[in-house]
Amino acid sequence: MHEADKPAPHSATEQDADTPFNQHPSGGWGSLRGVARIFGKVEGGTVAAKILSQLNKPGGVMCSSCAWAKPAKPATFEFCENGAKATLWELDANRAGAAFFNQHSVTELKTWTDHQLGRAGRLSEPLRYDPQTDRYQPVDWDTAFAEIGQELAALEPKQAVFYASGHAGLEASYLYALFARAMGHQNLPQSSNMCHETTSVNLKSFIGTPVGTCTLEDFDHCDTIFFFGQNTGSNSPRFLHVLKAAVERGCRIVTFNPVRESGLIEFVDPQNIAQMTIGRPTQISEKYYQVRPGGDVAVLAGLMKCVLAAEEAAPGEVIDHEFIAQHTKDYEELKAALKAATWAELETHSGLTRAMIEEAADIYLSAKNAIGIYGMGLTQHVNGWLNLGMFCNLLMMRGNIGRLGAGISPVRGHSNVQGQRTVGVGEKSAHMPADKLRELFGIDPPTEEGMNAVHACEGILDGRVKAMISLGGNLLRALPDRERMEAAWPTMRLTVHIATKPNRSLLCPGEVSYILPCLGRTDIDLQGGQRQAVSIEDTFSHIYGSIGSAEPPSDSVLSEVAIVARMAKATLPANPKLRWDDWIANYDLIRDLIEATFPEDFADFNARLTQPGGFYRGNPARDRVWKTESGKAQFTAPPTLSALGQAPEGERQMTLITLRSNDQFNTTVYGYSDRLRGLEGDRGIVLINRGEIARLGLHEGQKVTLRCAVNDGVDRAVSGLTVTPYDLPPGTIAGYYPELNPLVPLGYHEKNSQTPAYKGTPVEVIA
Ligand SMILES: Nc1nc2c(c(=O)[nH]1)N[C@H]1C(S)=C(S)[C@@H](COP(=O)(O)OP(=O)(O)OC[C@H]3O[C@@H](n4cnc5c(=O)[nH]c(N)nc54)[C@H](O)[C@@H]3O)O[C@H]1N2
Ligand SMILES: Nc1nc2c(c(=O)[nH]1)N[C@H]1C(S)=C(S)[C@@H](COP(=O)(O)OP(=O)(O)OC[C@H]3O[C@@H](n4cnc5c(=O)[nH]c(N)nc54)[C@H](O)[C@@H]3O)O[C@H]1N2
Ligand SMILES: [Mo]
Repeated sequence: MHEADKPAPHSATEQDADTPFNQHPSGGWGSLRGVARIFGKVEGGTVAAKILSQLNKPGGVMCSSCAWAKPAKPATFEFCENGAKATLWELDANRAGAAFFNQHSVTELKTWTDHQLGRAGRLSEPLRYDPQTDRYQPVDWDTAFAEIGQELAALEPKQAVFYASGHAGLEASYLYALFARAMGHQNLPQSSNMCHETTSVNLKSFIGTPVGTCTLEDFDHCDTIFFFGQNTGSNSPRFLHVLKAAVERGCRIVTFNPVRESGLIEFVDPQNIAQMTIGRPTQISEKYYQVRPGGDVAVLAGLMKCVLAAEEAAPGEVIDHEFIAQHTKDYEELKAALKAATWAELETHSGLTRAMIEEAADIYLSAKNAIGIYGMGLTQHVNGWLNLGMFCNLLMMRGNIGRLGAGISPVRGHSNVQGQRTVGVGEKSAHMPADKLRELFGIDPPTEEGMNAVHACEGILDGRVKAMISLGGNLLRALPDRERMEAAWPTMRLTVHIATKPNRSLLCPGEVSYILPCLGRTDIDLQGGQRQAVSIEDTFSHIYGSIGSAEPPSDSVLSEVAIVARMAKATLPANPKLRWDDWIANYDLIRDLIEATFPEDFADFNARLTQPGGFYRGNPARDRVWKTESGKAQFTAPPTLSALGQAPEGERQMTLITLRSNDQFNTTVYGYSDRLRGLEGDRGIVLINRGEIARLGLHEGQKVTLRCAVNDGVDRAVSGLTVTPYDLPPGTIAGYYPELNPLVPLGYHEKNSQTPAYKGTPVEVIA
């Protein structure tokens, strides 16, 4: 590991003097301009304005961007810059239909950027790939479903994989999960497999719940919030309003992140005229520590050492012994491991000084109620499980889980990513109760565990997987090890994309390949003469109905529910209990089935669909009921003090973190302005701090190659990246997702959940 050449700045206002950095607080006029830049390109402005004004409000559309809560008492505009971009991106007046695909061959489209492909517009008719002409050509829906059904029915069930990106509503997702199991497999990978699967698997084993324990209400009662690796300003901007309110009533925020993300530094509320014109920005983080990637385990260990030291100084006043005795297991093992960890080790791994960690610990100790927030900075590491275990440890030592104003709160990604898992999209039998499937539909579900995203990729590489159905998403672009995956993808017999817009995953067709265009959440979904609502679950386990009000892109676009149901009907033998046509005609019936299958979560589902603030499906850990193996909350003794699977070695290796810009939603690239980081115009960049640039003998603007340093016999490199000085800890290198995905090995992933280690890949910098 590299020696720190100097300690990182540690207060929110300190900044490396000579590296580019956004000089403006997040929010403010910049966020309005960010929207206007894309809004200007969209026709149908009045419909768009109406949808935006109703966004995230009861009876309106629930934003298709992130999974943040939709409060019961919404603001006048309950949307953010990026929510507006996502909405307007979907309301695109351009059409990518038969004419578009006739004009451009697949080989040609492969040379387009992600941005250009998205700008081609909404997919507007079903298409089938023709290898002769290398083009997607129009096909009618009946033919499409008949052929897809025939192809799927001809396979061994487990040769098929049904991927879902966390976007489709609960109704389509439930039918999808049912379809897979009725067919005889549970190969149901989901976008969360690349994201918060670390949470789903490991929080479950530590505290018995696969999801966070907080609700919005907790943010009115907490005294401190500890932030690890979540970029609020870009990825869940409405959260900034909640943070601002918390700070204004005295809550203290401490952030650990290798990058100084401006949303967590300062915020100007774009809806507050006074603050916009004459006011001062709200300082969000009181302390901001630029931890090294993977250094959070060491930080958390240090914080806990401080808790132990404080308890020694004032026995009985610091640690919640009652909570520990009554609710937890293995505290003594943790204590012993913490005692054994030396400050020297903790400083090396974290890149922070003991004094910095002690300073942060003082804030934690001063708080009665603490909330822990985290995102991809903790989950996308080989030892992501340990990051979460250590975070739970820290909170549990002072009883900060399972009471008002406290808890652990992962910020989920896609708008319905959590909900899809709740209604059965997942590879395990536990995701959908077998007895209910027998009772409701007379089907005997498979017992063999299915494939998650990494397992599905392995299956594609070794030929076990023959068909890939994608309910949304851009899997091939989002996955690790892209070059290997792109080469293997076309060997599949069948690829089907249910999508709203073209993307690169459509450009690697299998032998038989379809694009099935679907309605987006903003579109009117008319079935049986009635406008249908769909529903989603947010990051706090609240469920909301969403009703579209824009004209669909064409008459030849079907709803996701209809597409899934008609594929299922064409694939499966007739079964009078599988009433696909009735379900397509009335989504209330599907919600009744969801309620019947998951009665604890969805009581009175239809009646509560438009309840302001959503309805809460509850969380046992919030009530200190621990659904773990032991029936207790589990402390974790750290076997190592770093989250990295492989630390960088030698002079030229660095740890790569892949980032999202403020102008993208995952693989959808709206534009080239990473405004909040002060970076503009180019995504082919690699960020390194000035000291490291000099140490490596590089210079600003130089083109370099990154080569993956995980030695598994495969050569992985990305070239032509422009060296850009940026304020980062030493030994750290950053660049954009998805451009850098070829560098991350498929096998380099979180230990228990196989979430790819997109934030901790060792790479070599080659001039
Ligand atoms: N506008 C917009 N909104 C989005 C998305 C989007 O692409 N655009 N994506 C959605 C999705 S699917 C998801 S999952 C979420 C993702 O939202 P986040 O969880 O915020 O994920 P990232 O932006 O990938 O990275 C989060 C932060 O982790 C930091 N980080 C990297 N490595 C480490 C580390 O080792 N330790 C610590 N402490 N921090 C680290 C990075 O600097 C970054 O600030 O956002 C959702 N919302
Ligand atoms: N290097 C690196 N890789 C990463 C990450 C990282 O941080 N670093 N993050 C990972 C994470 S957290 C995630 S969640 C994954 C994301 O992986 P995915 O969820 O697979 O990717 P998205 O880019 O969100 O998918 C965008 C596509 O969804 C389709 N779409 C949009 N709206 C709809 C709709 O309403 N219905 C349907 N059917 N389709 C729609 C459009 O065609 C669009 O092109 O990427 C992962 N990959
Ligand atoms: Mo995600």
